[in-house]
Formats: sequence, C-alpha cells, structure tokens
Amino acid sequence: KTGEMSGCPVNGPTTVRSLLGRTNKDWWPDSLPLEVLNQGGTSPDPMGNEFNYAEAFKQLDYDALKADLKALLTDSQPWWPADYGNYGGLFIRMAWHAAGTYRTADGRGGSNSGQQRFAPLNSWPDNGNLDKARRLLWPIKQKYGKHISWADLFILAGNVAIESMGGPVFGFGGGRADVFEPEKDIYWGSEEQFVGHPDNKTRILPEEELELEQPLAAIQMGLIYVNPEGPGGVPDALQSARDMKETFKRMAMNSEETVALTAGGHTFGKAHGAGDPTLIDEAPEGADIALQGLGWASAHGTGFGEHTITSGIEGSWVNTPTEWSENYFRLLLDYDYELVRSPAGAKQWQPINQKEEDMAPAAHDPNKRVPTMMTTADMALKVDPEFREISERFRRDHEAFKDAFARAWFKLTHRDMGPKVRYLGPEVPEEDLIWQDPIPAGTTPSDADVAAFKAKILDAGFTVGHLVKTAWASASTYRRSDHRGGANGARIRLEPQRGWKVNEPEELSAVLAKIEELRGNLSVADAIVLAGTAAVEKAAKDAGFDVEVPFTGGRGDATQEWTDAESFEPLEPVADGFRNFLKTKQTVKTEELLLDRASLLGLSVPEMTVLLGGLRVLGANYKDAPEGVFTDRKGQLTNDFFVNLLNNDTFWKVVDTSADEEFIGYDRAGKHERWKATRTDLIFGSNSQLRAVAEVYAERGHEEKFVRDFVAAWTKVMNADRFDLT
Ligand code: HEB
Repeated sequence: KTGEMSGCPVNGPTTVRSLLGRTNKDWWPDSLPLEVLNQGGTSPDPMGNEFNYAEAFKQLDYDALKADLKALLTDSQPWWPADYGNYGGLFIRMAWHAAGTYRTADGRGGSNSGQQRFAPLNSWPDNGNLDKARRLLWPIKQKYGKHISWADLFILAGNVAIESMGGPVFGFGGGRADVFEPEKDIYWGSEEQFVGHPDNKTRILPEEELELEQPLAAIQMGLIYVNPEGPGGVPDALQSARDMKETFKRMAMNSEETVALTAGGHTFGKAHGAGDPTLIDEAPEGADIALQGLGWASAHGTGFGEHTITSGIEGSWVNTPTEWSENYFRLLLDYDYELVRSPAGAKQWQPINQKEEDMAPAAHDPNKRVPTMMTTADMALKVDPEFREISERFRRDHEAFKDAFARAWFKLTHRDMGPKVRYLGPEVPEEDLIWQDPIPAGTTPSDADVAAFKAKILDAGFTVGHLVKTAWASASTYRRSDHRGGANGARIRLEPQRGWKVNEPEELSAVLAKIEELRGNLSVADAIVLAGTAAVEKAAKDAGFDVEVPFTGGRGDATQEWTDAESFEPLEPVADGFRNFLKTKQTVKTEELLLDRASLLGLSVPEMTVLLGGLRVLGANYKDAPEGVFTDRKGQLTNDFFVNLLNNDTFWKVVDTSADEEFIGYDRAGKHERWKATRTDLIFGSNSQLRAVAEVYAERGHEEKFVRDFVAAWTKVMNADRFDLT
C-alpha cells in the first residue's frame, strides 16, 4: 500500500488515464481563457516577485484582526443573514473544506494557497454557499490587505469562530501565501459529472469493495470526503464508516482524529435543505455575470436565511449550535434515530421521541423549536464498532475529547504547511508534533571542514554516479505541495526511506556508512548533499569546465523517534524519471510521472530537461541501468545525452510492444545497436516542446551553458527544503 503519486498500478487490461483527469476547461469550456495572457512566462500574480508574504505578515496587527473577525461573527448581513445570529458554523465549515482537500499521496490540495477562491473548488457541490462565507470576509481582507492572505484568513476565521463559541483551540500558524490562478497540476479525478448528477458513476456502492483511485481522498467528484447521505446516497451508516476511514486516512487522520473532528465540527452550526433543490442555479464558475462571482442563486423563497438550501440536509446536530458543548455525543448516543427526509428530499436521521429541551432553536426564529438531526455519516460514529468505542470514551471523558479535537483541528489546518519553521505569528504552539517532521537545528560547517570532507569522499572509491544518486535520493523527496521531504534531516538513513526500492538499499547503506565515517563535524544531512555536490563539481572538471557548485551547509539530522515512518510511506516514488526508475507500470504514462515529479520539485521545463540529461551521463540511473546513458564517458558532465538523442542517424524501436516502455536505438542500416532508452528518455526527442529545449542543450556553443544550467537546477533541488535560509 505505497502511496502512488498518480494513478494506480496497472492490473489486467491497460486502462490509461491522463495525468490531470478532468480539468477546469472540461468543466467550464466557456470561461474566460485568461491563460492567453500568461504566455511567455508572464505571471498572473499582481504582487510580483519582490513581494514577501512572510515579511508582510510580520507587520500584521494580529490582535486587531482577530477582534474584527470576532465582531464579524455576530454582525449579520441582510444579504446573507447568519443562522442563530452567528456565522461561526459557516466559517468553520469554510476552513475545514479549505484544508480538507489535502491528501497524503501527493501532498496536494489543502488550504495553503487559497485555492478555494478558484475553480474547480469554488464550484464543487460540497462547497455550496461557501462563496458567501468568503464574501462576508472581504471587508476584513480589504482592510488588512497584503498583511493577511486569503489562505491564512480562511483558517484563522475558523479558529476565531471555534474560540469565540467556547471551543478548544491549539494554536495558529500563519504563512500561507496566496496564488492568483487555479492550481494546474492537481488531479481531482476523471468523472465527467459532479456528485449528485444522475450520470455521476458512484464508485462506491455499499456492498462493493472499496476501490478508491489514488491519489484521491474523496469518494466522488465534488465532495470533500464522503457523501453525507451515505455511499452513493444509500443511508447505510456502517458503509459510510468504511468510506470515512479510507478518506480521512488519506489526509493523515486516524479513527480517533476522525471522530473528534466530525463530532467537534458538528457541535456547531446547521445543515441547509429548506426546499426544492432544483430551484438552485449555477455554481459560481458558471454563474451569471451580474452575480459577480457568487453562485447557487436560489429561487426558493428569499433564497437565504430560513430558505437556504445547501446540502439539502436540514437541521442542526445539537440543541446548542453556537456554543461548544457535550451535546453531540449525548444526542447521538442517547437517542434512537429514524430515517426521515428533509424538505429538500435528502435522507437524514431524526431522534425518536425527542424531548422539547433537546430540540434546537430554529435558525431564524429563536422562539420556535425544531428537531435536531444526524447525517448518515454522523450515524457512522454510533454504529461502527470502532467509532462507537471512541465516541463513548469521548463522551465519558470530555477533556480527552477537547484535546483530541483541538489537536486534530490544528493538524487538519496546518498539515500542508510543512515544517514548523514555516509558521508565523504569536499563536504558534511551542510543542513539537511528529507530523511536522521535526528536524533539530543544524550548524553551519566551517570552510575547512567542508573542503576536508570533499577531498576525502571523492577519494573513497565511489563513482560520481554513486554520490550523485545518494544526494539526489535524499533531496528529491521534497514536494512543494505540502513542503515535506527533502535532504534536511537526513531521513534517507532512517525507516522507511533507507529501504525504498528506488534507493537501492544495499548500495545506499554502503555509501551512507562511508559518509558517516568521514563526515567529521558535518551533519549527515549536509555531508550527503556535499558528497553529491562535490561529485558534480568533479564531473564538470573532468569534462573541462571549472565551475564551483554552490553548497550551503546548516542542515540538521532528524531521529527515527521523531519520524512517523507510516506517514513517510506516501513519499516513496513509484517512478523517478530522473533515475530512470519505474517500480510498477502505472495507469498514467511514465513520462507524465516524470512531469508530476518535476512539478512537485518546482522545476521549470528547462530545469527538468537539463537535470535529466545531466543525471543520465553522470551515471545516476537506478541500478546503473544503461537506458538513456547516451555517452561513452560516463561520469563526466557533458551534453552527450542531448547530442546523441537528437542524432538523425539513430532510429528507435520498441522492445516489447505491449509494455511500450523500453526502446533500442539502431544505426540507420539497422545493424548496430547503439543505445537503450525508456519512454522517459525518448520523450525529450518526441515531444515538440521538450525537443526544442533539448536542441538548445545539444547545440554547439551551449556546452558550458548546459553545465551552468545543470548546476543551477541541481542546487535548487538540493536546497528546496531550506526554509531556514531566507
Ligand atoms: Fe460537516 C455542515 C457533512 C465532517 C464542520 N457537514 C455540514 C453539512 C453537511 C456536512 C452535509 C451541511 C452543509 C449545509 O449547510 O447544508 N461533515 C459532513 C460530512 C463529514 C463532515 C459527511 C465527514 C464525515 N464537518 C466535518 C468536519 C468538520 C465539520 C470534520 C469540522 C471539524 N460541518 C461542519 C460545520 C458545519 C457543517 C461547522 C455547519 C455549517 C453551517 O453552520 O453553516
């Protein structure tokens, strides 16, 4: 059960899916094609390159912002009146849905760039009416401007809501910088209709074995997690529990955290299903221009307040929806429930013979009392044996529930921010948490120590390829999606990384042992990077280029005890095109997996190209395989990969048509076998855009440019996780 970056391994007949699945262009073909203005590397970000959000955040009047948020909670606006006169529940749901798209498999999703403002998330059915929540925040966003990002504001608003209603809060770290365009690199699924549409194929029917595609963490397109009415709309709470466990696990939550989060969240607010859901108009991305970015206009009554239709489910979970309380578990466990339908026709559960005092006030008429409800997903916390035990324990021990909720909420909302050094502001908790992948601070080694180690390791009997590969293996786990992985911490010497197939465990342990022996005052993490960097420098020298490959020391060494091995499993590459490694064939094309990895590393097209071509001739292939090593002077940093790939006198033939992964390059007469290659190699000759870049590196006069560009891209990867440097 390794976390696949994208796509499942192929079982049986090949089903190919595209890397990105269904994209915004497929959903909203008529939306304004702004990307025409982004050609030629121009950025849609109005803040420009000089803007540093962390610096701007440091000047924020944090307390004033929190006070304004708190006041907003009870400042009901006529165009979207607050339920019970309090927007708390709405803001908590907004924050949870912002964070809840995170998934461990590729670290994508989550709240760290403010994606809820853009399609498809702004228009997912599950995000219904969160456009109103964001719009309610606009005056505050406008007031504090660049000092608070939307991404931070979503989460902070959720925190302030919990706090102001008496709920437990563990802390807040700022630092989520906004982006100004929809994420382009994320796979949300291939379904052609959203959940709820009659043509949306329900992947998971109650009796079916769970087969949720990786890396997805939601059961159907348009959901954050599971269908509240039960799998495929079937109100089966046990099967809903199964779906909840799988989807929450994919965002790094165990059963206890899942119960705490759901129960704590549903201690607040209400669900909305006042009437006929067919009276709801388009979601924001497809809505009328006059609505100015708001969607889901409703023709039911006034369309808001007591007439609101969101999920279609109607009612609050507890009798006290604007205060933290023990009522959720009490009502869930003490009452028997019967299946009823909301005014919108949704299936939901109602307490049998509910006492008057356990009923809730009507959201817009405090004098009226209405029955509370549970969704099928809530019922899962009652009927699933494992969930039930946790629910009963939390009911008996309210302090344990509070602590579990506060910690799980903090994790939910910070999981995608990476290490704690990235958190900003006065409410960052002192305590280190294992999911933050803590690394003890390192010290910068002296120049003399650096020079001494370089000399020793180059003399230790390893090839350039060995040393380069080790440094690459250590640094290239970095993913900018959730800022995890990377060379800092030297986790490559710990479980599970040291055992990953891609890392060739035996070879790796030999190199690591030598590095340990020779490192002197350097941290292991620094020494690993320096060994590779020294090897690159030597390889350039041997090719006739006297370049200095920059090295920045100061990394620390993590411990096994502070490494959650299980949570590192999804970082294992099923493919690493840079090492020409493919663990098992995937449903996504192998060259698309290279693209995915390059994207997680934050590389540009030229950076990806130059790195791959350079790593091949340095001898960094998995198991030293011959594919793509288009050179007869392996270990020297030359542009031979590009020169030989683009040679008109070579033609390529696939080895095994059905696998379609390996190729042999012959001379034109077809007599001599010249080279071997994978799809990952040949894509640089076949794709017109990559070929254009490969040509640049193959051209006479660009030999040195090749070396310099390689060194720059190498250094970028080695330092990708150095948040300690600014
Ligand atoms: Fe929740 C609401 C479902 C989880 C928090 N939710 C809600 C609703 C639904 C749901 C259906 C309604 C909407 C409307 O408006 O209509 N959830 C659900 C599910 C799940 C959940 C299925 C999984 C199991 N939640 C959750 C969590 C949280 C929450 C985890 C946090 C923590 N929610 C919430 C809130 C609310 C809701 C706060 C309310 C909102 C208002 O008030 O507006």
